Amino acid sequence: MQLHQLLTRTSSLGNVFMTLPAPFLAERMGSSGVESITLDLQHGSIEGDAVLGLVQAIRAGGAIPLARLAWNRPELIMKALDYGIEGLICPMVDTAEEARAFVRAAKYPPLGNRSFGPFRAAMLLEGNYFAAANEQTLCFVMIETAGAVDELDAIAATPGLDGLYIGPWDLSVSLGRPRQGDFSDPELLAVFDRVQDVAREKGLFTGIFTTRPKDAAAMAARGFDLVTWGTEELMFQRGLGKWLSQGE
Ligand code: 3PY
Ligand code: MG
Repeated sequence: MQLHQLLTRTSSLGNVFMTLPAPFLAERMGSSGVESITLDLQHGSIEGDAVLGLVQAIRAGGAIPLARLAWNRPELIMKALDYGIEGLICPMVDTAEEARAFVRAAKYPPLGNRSFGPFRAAMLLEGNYFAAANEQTLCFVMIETAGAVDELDAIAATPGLDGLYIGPWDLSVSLGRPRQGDFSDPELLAVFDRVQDVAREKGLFTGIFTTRPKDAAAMAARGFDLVTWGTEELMFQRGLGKWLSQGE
């Protein structure tokens, strides 16, 4: 099933960020029931060519591949999509103009100016390739700066944009909050509400990054469509710690 179908049908789609170039681990995670996996190309240690094998492994494991881009640059956007990434999350978008540049690079005409050369992506889409690609590859901008919060309405009105994805850590740094990624901070939660309201008004999906199961569950209950439960290395570290402490 495609990402856009799953997001529409599922009340909250589970997601894990992957930071290491380990295809077998990607396949394992997919087969463990994680519904979608986001390759983190901004932080972590995944570089260029590793993406192709990871996308294949995620799909082989039964999950859907997304990517968080290293930055809002057309050559990075187009290559990720050509590898068959189904959803892009663009970091540090500050203005509506930046959001428009992101979507332009990710969508074929008439919505944008994505260059044709779909490589692996061509195998995945049926029917009218260009219409299917524009509809089925989803573009999320990250809302994680004070500037983005100021321009929220204009960003959300970007033609062809599919969703808003909150980065609570950068957002709390940018807003000058005393603690980072604190899901009990009322000012941060008020921004989450605003993002959800604006997204609802504009018919956009919403997503959010978390690192603790209780925050992920709370965000799913709050109605986020895509909830990231953490990174694979953090899960490994916590799981290993728990395993060892139980003497297993
Ligand atoms: C943030 O919270 O700033 C993120 O980018 C999550 O990865
Ligand atoms: Mg961030």
